[in-house]
Amino acid sequence: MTQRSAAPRPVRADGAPSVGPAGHRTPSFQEMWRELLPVGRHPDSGGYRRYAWTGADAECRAWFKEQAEARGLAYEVDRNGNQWAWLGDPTAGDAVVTGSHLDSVPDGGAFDGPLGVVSSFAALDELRGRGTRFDKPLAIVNFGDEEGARFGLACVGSRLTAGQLTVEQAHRLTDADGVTLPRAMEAAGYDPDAIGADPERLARIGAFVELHVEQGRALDLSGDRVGIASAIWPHGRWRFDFRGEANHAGTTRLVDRRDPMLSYAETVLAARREAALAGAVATFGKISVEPNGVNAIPSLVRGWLDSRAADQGTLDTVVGGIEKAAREYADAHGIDLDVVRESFTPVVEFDHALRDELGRLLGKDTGLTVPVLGTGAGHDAGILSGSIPTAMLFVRNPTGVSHSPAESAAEDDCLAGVHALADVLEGLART
Ligand code: HGY
Ligand code: MN
Ligand code: MN
Repeated sequence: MTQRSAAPRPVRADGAPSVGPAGHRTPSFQEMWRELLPVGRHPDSGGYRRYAWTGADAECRAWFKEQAEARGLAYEVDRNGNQWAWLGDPTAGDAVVTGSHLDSVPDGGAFDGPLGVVSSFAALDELRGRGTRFDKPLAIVNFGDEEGARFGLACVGSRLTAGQLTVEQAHRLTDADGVTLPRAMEAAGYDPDAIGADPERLARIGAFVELHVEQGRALDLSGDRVGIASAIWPHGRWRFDFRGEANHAGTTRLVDRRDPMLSYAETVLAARREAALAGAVATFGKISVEPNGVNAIPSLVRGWLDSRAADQGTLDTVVGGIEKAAREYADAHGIDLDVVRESFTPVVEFDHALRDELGRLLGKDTGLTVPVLGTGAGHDAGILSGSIPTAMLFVRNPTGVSHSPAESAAEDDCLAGVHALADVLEGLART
């Protein structure tokens, strides 16, 4: 169904800076990219550790504010700590919003999130260069804590805004060091008592378009630089607590042990089996062990399951099957098991009218069809889709690797993404 999308027009491919409204020079895509690149990058792994409300996060946020100010945009932080940069009157209504997030997973790549934010500023510069007149307000947003790397829940900034996370639930979120979200926000200079649903803000938005690096190889395989999102698989995170009995690794006979690591390990294999049977995915990517000594049988193994499937029924079957297997293994080893669902995001079908409009805008000069892809990855655009029309653009990722320092995208493809986003914003922000 996919034909090649249009080759990118060579706008600012030289990396030359653009000129802002007051004649000020604004950094090019490449300059913005280079500036962000060292922020929060771990010297050993080469991956990013930009966790919510940490120093690296503050540096990213300072960068966003500078970009807004360099372009003469009205900068504001909303009650949930999300950053906004406005062109036009934020209160006028029917605003066209673009953006993404700047935080990362542990040792994440450079593109997941930042590509959308950098491309948003670059797209605005391109439109100004084209002399585009906007009939609607335009905003660029950086949603806070999208990855949930620190507090375990993804998309905290957009969930709070959309009322999908209550203040009480948010206040209970705690990181691995026992620091609660309110204390972390306070330490970063934000007011945790101000957080909560923001329906007035959402009511002023007519459309949100998030550009994101593709987290798969569909575009690489189809030979397209840019695609449009169709849907996000339902997904969630479950915590499995296997409790046994700590004991000496050298003196405790195998038959006398209540070792929770065994049931945990068997559960990991069961997850793989259930997911494969159902055509879904299931991952135990995070584990904590107590007391965590080489020569001690663990008393507690806590493993976090991330599972996703194309539809709710399949996901329920997979997670139900994994839990059933885990209980059988736990019983066999005299282990107590608790399973807690920590978060869940139902299937997201992006707004069909907006999606079709994106396809029309991107194909209008060439008559070519832009591929429409589903994804297993969660996004702020997915969270907001319950409140406002949202859409996503994906930029080709040649290896498909994501949530890893090896994540990549070619510069030409990134610039094609900027042009596509500019075309979309131009079309949407005019009446
Ligand atoms: O985990 C996810 O799907 C996302 O990247 N937050
Ligand atoms: Mn991610
Ligand atoms: Mn992302």
